[in-house]
Amino acid sequence: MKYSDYFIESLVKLGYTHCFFVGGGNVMHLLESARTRMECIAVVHEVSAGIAAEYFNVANRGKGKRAFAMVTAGPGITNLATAIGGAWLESRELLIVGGQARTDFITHPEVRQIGHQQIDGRSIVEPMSKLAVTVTKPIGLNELRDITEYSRSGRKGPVFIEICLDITAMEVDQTVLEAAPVLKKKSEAKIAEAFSADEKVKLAELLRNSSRPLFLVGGGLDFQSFSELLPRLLELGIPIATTWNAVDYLDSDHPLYAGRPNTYGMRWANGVIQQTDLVITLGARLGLQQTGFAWQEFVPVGNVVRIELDLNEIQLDQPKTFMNINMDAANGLSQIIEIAKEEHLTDSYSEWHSFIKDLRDQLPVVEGATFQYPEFANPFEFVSELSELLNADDRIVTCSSGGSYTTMMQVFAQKQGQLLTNNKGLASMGYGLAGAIGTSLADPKKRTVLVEGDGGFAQNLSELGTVQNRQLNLKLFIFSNKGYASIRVSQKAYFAGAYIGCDGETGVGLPNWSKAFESYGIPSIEISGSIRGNKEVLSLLNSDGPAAFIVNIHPDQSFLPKITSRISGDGKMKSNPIHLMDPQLDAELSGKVFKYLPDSLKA
Ligand SMILES: Cc1ncc(C[n+]2csc(CCOP(=O)(O)OP(=O)(O)O)c2C)c(N)n1
Ligand SMILES: [Mg+2]
Repeated sequence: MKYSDYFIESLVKLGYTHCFFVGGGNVMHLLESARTRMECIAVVHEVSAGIAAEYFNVANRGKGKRAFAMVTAGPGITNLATAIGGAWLESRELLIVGGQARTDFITHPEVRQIGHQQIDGRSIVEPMSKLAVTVTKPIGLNELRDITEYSRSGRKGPVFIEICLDITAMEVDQTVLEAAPVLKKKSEAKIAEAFSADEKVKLAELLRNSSRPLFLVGGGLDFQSFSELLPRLLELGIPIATTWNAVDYLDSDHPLYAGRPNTYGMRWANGVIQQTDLVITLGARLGLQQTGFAWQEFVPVGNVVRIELDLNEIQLDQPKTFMNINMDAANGLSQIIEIAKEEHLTDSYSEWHSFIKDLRDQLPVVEGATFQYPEFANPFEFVSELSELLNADDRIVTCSSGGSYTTMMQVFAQKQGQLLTNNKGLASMGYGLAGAIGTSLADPKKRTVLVEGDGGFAQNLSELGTVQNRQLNLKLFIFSNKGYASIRVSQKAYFAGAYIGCDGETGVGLPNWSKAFESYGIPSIEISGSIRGNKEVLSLLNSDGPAAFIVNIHPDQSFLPKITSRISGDGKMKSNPIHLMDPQLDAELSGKVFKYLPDSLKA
């Protein structure tokens, strides 16, 4: 049997059903083997193969189908690198199969190049992968299972397997390979299975004494486990906030929903987390976007208990916590529920619930003061209206940087059953369309909706070819503000408006969008105001196949509220804690909505 056949058949046995790829000489055998054994989706650029595979697996939520990316040696891998970085920082499962030159060409690493397109792919991706291997001898099913499982166990992340061309073409004995053992088991670091007696006592005491508790759930607590635990969790009556990575775990109308606190967007949610007396974080990395750059002032009047799988995150000791437990988040949550039940907590938290409700009413996600351009669409109203229009079984993808992303995270009101995916850690432009393609292919019958900025979209717009070719049921909303508003804003704030490389006048060339969509045969319309009751929008939104919506937004439209930084007298950057967002609230409102904080923290 040819090894490429064996390799691909092994991946099929391991559950892989979809391969996102760009072809090339060094993977020609692998591709030929995959062609008849799984669904192969040709994308235009390798970065999209990686992103689409990542989003496909997120959208599939462990329900049977599984995707990987396959790219050729050299440029295939250099092109793909961003997708590996994104999956690494977001801790997402991703398998990359890469080509490599013949084994006899890679024996002289001191020489820059011998084989065609030869480059040391493994070294490029190694710092961003859980594991990166070069296959110079055929590996069997057991080894492959071990490598691929490693990507999706523990703290998830990409794994990379590059295979030398001559190995892919060689004849192998299937029975020998099938029986081959795992060469070196890739095992996760040891973590606790159960709370210690001391931890149990402390947790029980904290829960007993808390009248304003909160859970903060992150993507490290996977959706399936969260959903299984949810009925028991809800019985506790403790409000639940989510990170941007767990944004669709609970619908926005749920009485216990406590929003998505962040340095951008939801002011009310920041008010909630900053006023808790106890926050238990579950699989949330507590990075700076979550805690604020002023992380010393994160949860200033309460205790933080962190359940975290990765000991390195705990040892970073940022932010300050009352207690850290190095444990799988689902396991930790299950035990916390038990402790809370044993305690027979008497507090129904009714005062806390009604305070949160008031906070949400007084600090609405669409803030009137942020819109001054009546001839243009109001991005905040637009997202609010879009949430109303979309159905519970829609798949929604945002991009990863810029105003459309933060607006979605600020305003979009998710419904139970909706999937809402993003990738924030790397914050790379060009993510949205590829992510939407992967999401759409995971469930082609469902409608996938993308919201992305014009700058970010332009970085990867060649994938419109993939959308057109497969006639995906993909609805593309592009925030058209003639370039990079985010960059304009910072050049205005820090450099007195010395603009460069942020719009057409300062050097960024963007297409005429309707013509660009037309050239791919994708119908489009422009939106410059409310979409409520707009029949044209509704009919295109409900049509089959791809369609685009160009949402005209004023180039000077600001995307607020957010935490801003100032350069202080000593040249250092200074930031506010996350409840003190710009624009600042007036003193009266601030006094009401921050009533659990000392005066020194109210403004
Ligand atoms: C690959 C990459 N390069 C540069 C940046 C820095 N950056 C952040 S936002 C932005 C502009 C994005 O433009 P657009 O998508 O139109 O969003 P807008 O700023 O207009 O809201 C840039 C260049 C980035 N995030 N990713
Ligand atoms: Mg833009």
